[in-house]
Amino acid sequence: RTPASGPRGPPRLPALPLIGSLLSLRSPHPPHVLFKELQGKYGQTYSLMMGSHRVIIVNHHAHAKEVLLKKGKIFAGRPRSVGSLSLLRLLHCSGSTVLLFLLFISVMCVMKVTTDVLSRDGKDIAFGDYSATWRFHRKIVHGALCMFGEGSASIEKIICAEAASLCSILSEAWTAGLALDLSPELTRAVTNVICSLCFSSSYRRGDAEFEAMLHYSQGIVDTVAKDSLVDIFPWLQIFPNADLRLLKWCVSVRDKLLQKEYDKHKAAYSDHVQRDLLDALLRAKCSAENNNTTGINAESVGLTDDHLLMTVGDIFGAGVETTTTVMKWAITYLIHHPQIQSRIQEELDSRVGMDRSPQLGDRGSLPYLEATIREVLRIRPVAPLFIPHVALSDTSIGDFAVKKGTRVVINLWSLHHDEKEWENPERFDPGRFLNSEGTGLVIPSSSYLPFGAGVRVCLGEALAKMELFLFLSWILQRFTLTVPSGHSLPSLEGKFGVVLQPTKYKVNATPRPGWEGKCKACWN
Ligand code: HEM
Ligand code: PLO
Repeated sequence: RTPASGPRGPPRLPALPLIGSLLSLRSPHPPHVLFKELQGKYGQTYSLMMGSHRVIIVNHHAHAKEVLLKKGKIFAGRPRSVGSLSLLRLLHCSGSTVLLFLLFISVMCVMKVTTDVLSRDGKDIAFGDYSATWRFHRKIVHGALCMFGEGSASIEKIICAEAASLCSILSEAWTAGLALDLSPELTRAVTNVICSLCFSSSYRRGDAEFEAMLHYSQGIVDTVAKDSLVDIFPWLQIFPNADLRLLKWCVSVRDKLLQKEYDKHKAAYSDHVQRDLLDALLRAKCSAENNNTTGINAESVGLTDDHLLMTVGDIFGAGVETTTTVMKWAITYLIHHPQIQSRIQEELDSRVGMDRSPQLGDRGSLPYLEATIREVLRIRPVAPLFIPHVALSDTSIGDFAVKKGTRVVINLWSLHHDEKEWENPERFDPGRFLNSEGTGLVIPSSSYLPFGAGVRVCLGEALAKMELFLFLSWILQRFTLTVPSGHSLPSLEGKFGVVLQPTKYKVNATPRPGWEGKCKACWN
């Protein structure tokens, strides 16, 4: 403590006016790895300047839990576009002329952080402010997902149907002697699950709309909310900017697709039938509109067309990119570790056998597979920096003072690779998540938060876990996965974007003994 100024903020990286700490952030490594390394010099929690924004980087689980759980509501904000108030303050300080003032005001009208471009200024859940609207939308989504939830058979049926179709594609490729890039096949399987939940629809192989979706979604992953300079210096938008142009184009393609589903649902809407998430959102909107005598209307509770579209866009986007990415990492690691693949297969053979397909009820009797999924989520976290949180009032993290408006980045990579918590953290070892007898599951460290925690915890955790379990168990019951002979093993490094994705490679899926000759119907 310094008696004159009260509690101090965390250690700071050097910063210059306008460019902030950019010079200290030059590195060949992706940001999560650099932020982990910087702990050596600045400690576990430190701060830096991204342009004019102060950002605190949290690398230890104790501080991460303070932010997410103990002070979850205080840190529940998300970054927004620079407000005109802060601009006016800037103008005031620099004593600018009226001309400069007008120029800035006109630029302000179009400046947005990339997540605002994606979410129509935060009219969604993930990038939206902590508000009554945000809470209401989370509740509707939660309710709609529960409608298909673990208790009911339908979500399981939907996932199993996709798993069966995925397995027959792998079998056809093997019969034709082809190695496959699994990425589009896995994406289609996962997309069809979320399409059923959101829109009651699905895509066939080669569907043009699906191909367009693959393309725009990759464009968004590559450009939104990563280390985009536009997020650090919003004024850069007045100059030609290829990333921002790509993002806006991809968002417009996505919006057309969402709008089409929305119009179809509106036309078919009935109070008595709720087929999917979009129907659930429409029902909430209709009941708010019918209730407007009480002063509640669609606008005031955040149920405008824009809000509904952005919420369903979030669930669709998150539903596709996250689970597909984990599936790809799981397969990448299983190819690197054939002995782990065989151990999962032995477990499947002894607990499920060959006469039926795995089902959710088998989860309790397949601990090694579950431990493998946990280890994949640890070693390659989908969102290694989460989505930034924002302090909604003056507060603290540990002994450090934190000012209202400060952005807080939780570095999940540091938590999941902390040498004090995980022995040899870069080693892929599902055994960490098993008890000493190897029969039961454990969480061996508090430094494990693959789905976040607290008020902003992931909404799709239960769904994602069901999908990962069923897709992996179906595939590994029937096939052994390898790289074609002569090909090198796939890279474990990953490509950093809003999610951390493995790079693409081809896979041989060879039917396991006893599965080669099975008739197609038996694959289901
Ligand atoms: C948020 C992880 C799958 C919907 C998050 C966050 C993480 C995460 C780390 C950020 C928490 C934070 O900012 O504090 C994952 C992982 C998944 C997965 C590892 C797959 C294995 C899904 C699925 C859905 C989904 C399938 C949709 C059905 C969301 C939403 C948010 C979110 C809407 C934003 C929550 C909010 O800001 O209030 N997820 N997720 N996620 N996730 Fe997931
Ligand atoms: C993925 C690309 C889609 O086209 C749009 C989209 C929407 C929601 C985002 C998701 C993307 C990436 C993963 C995110 C999700 C909301 C929550 C989730 C950021 C950008 C995570 C893991 O935090």
